[in-house]
Amino acid sequence: MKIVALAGGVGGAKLAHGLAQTLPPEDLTIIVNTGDDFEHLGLYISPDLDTVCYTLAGLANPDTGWGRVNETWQAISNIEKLGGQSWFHLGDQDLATHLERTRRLKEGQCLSEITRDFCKAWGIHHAVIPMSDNPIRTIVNTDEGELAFQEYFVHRRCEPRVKGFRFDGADKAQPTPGVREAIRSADAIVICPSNPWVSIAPILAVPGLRSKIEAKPIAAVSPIIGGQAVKGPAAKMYRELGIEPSALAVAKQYNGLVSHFVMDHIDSQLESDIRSLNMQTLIINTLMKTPDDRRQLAEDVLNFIGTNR
Ligand code: FO1
Repeated sequence: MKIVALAGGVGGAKLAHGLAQTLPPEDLTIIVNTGDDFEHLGLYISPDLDTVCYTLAGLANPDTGWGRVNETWQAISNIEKLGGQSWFHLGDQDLATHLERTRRLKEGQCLSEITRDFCKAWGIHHAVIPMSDNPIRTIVNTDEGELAFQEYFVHRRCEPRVKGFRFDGADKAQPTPGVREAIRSADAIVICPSNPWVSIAPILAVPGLRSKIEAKPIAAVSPIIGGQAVKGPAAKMYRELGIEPSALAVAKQYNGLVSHFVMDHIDSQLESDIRSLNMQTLIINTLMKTPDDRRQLAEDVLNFIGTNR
C-alpha cells in the first residue's frame, strides 16, 4: 500500500518516523511543510524539513524534538558575544546543514534536490520532499500586526494574539515534481498530528495539491489530545481564533477532506460528533512518548485506512 504522509513540526516528524519503521521506502513519501522556512544570518533555514530528516536519521535532539542530538553551541554564543542575533538557536552541527544548503541553493540547485542528497548522506531511505521548491512563507496575523512565522514562533514565543494566517507566495507556487508523482500513485494519504493551522494548511495551500489528494482515502491524526496540543501553540491558536481546542475542532477543520479520523482514548466522548462529519473514527493511544509508540501508531493508522474503506 503506497502512502503519502503530510508532515511538519515535531509531532509530524514522530509519526513520519513510525511510518518509516513500518513501510518499505518504495511505499512511503513524506511531504513536508516549508512555510516555516526563512533566511537568518544569511542562511536558508528549513526547520520542518530538518526536523523530519533528523528524526528519521536518529539525529534529532530528543529533548526539543528540533535540532541535533549531542549538539554544541559555540558558533551562536560567539555570534551573541559579537552583538549578533542569537534568538534563533542554531547549533554547531545544525549550522553545517544550513551552510551547505545555502551554498547549494546559491549555486542554483533546488530545495528538493538538496534534500534528496542530504537524506542520502544521513542514511534516510524513504523519500522526504519539500511541498514546493518555490518560496511559500507563513505569515501570522496578530494583534500586533503581521509577523513572519519564526518571528512570531521563536522570537516572540507565540505571545501575540493570533487573528489569522496567510501563506505568502502560495498562489504562485507549484508542488515539487516528486510530490505530484507520489500523490498520483498513492493509495492513501496520512495527515500527521502536526499543527493544522501552520504545518498542514500551508501544504494544502500549494496550488493543485488539495484537489489531487481529495479523491483518496485520507486519515488524519489529531494533534489535540484532551483539549491540549502535545507540543506547540495549536491549542492557543484555536482559542485566539474563537474555537474551543479539541479533536472535534480538528475534525471540523478537515471536514470535506478527511475520510478517516484518528483520536485518543481521552477524547472518546467526541466520537459521535466526529462521525456525524461523515468520518470513520479510530480511538487509540495517540501520544508518542517512545519510538515504539510511533511505530504502533503508524501500524494502527495503516490498518485503519487499509481495512476500513
Ligand atoms: N524552536 C524554538 O522554539 N526555538 C529555537 O531557537 C529554535 C531553533 C531552531 C533551529 C533549527 C531548527 O531546524 C528548528 C528550530 N526551532 C526552534 C524549531 C522551529 O522554530 C520550527 O519551525 C518549529 O518547530 C515549528 O515547526
